[in-house]
Amino acid sequence: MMRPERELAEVGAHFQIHGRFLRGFSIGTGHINDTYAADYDYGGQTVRFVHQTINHRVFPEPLRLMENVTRVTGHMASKLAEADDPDARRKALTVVPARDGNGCWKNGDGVYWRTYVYIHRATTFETLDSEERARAVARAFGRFQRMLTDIPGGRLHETIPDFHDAGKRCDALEAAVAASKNGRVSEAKDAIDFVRKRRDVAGVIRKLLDSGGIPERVTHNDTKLNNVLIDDATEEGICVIDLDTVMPGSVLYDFGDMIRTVTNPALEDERDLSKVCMRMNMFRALLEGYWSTAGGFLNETEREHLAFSGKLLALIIGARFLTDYLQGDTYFKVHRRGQNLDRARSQFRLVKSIEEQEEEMRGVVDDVVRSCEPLC
Ligand code: ADP
Ligand code: GN1
Ligand code: MG
Repeated sequence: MMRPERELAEVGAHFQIHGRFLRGFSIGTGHINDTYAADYDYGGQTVRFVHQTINHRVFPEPLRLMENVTRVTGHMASKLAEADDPDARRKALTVVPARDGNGCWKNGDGVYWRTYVYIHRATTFETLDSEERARAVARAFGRFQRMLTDIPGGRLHETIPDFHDAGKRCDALEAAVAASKNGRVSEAKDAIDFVRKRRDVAGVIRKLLDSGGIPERVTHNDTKLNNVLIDDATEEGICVIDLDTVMPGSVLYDFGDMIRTVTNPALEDERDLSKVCMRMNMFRALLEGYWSTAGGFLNETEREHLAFSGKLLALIIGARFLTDYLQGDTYFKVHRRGQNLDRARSQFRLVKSIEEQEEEMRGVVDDVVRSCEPLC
């Protein structure tokens, strides 16, 4: 949503920003929040910040959410400072507190806003062709998880409970089918059947978490490609962003979402399904990158499910798009009618492509694990 500049200026005035508002404009292509960049004059020097809404419908407790974000970014900042990293201010998001000291500010219409320091000279991508960038993205998310293995202060809040619980996502889909009165069920029959045939896949990671086969860790839970900023000069994954869903989870959800968004050359809502596939070279690159920064702490069961995770995440996200379609597009932003159904169908084509190559993907995991030494 585009907001008038005066509204952004008013937002800025409620945060600990001490410059004069110059201009603001919309950035970002996320499905949930509205994101803006705004420039401020600090005595002749222009400083840029990010003002972002927190979607209150999706995140019922913005203050608790910001407690998580503040803890996570604070922990990362102290680790980077300990290591004397000269680029520390670009390697972790910096929260700019509201004037009252809170992590966010609520305006008169009930809209929650937060502010971050803007990270310059870095770009987010919707799709990738470069193996080197795929490695960089996976290294960045692996590093992010590793830095959070020792975050103090107890369990983080669950900002959206059961976020990646595929069984519950399937149940929600069935409930949406049963409740749908808008004629969309018959249109989406192929997609609904696709999920129904894969119910057995849904419980795998949940069961492993429940049995202790894989540990609960602090994970990002929304590791899609455009949630990592890539440094324009070095092409390294400089900063992991979009921390709303950082909470207890499984690393497999994170690796799965990397597979979903990096190995597929097509956009998430691609209608020409012949363009959708899982590219093995990009999968290998992802694994090499991820293994180098996360291999040192993963357990054997996590390792054994790395290839599987992409299929699960594409299925979960596809089922969520489909559910939203049936419910009349109330969760994910849409820019045209049928977009959520297109998104679901393209995710399911990706699931199929992964199913066809899963055996080979497992071989690639074994190969990379055997031949690459984790950095630590
Ligand atoms: P959403 O939840 O809508 O996906 P994000 O937090 O991912 O929102 O932000 C949307 C986009 O805004 C990102 O893809 C990125 O391009 C840009 N962005 C967000 N935060 C920053 C930042 N601190 N510095 C630079 N760009 C940013
Ligand atoms: C949403 O906010 P954004 O666009 O990064 C969604 C993710 C989905 C993703 C699909 C809080 O992420 O779970 O995987 O869209 N975020 C939330 O593109 O639901
Ligand atoms: Mg995002």
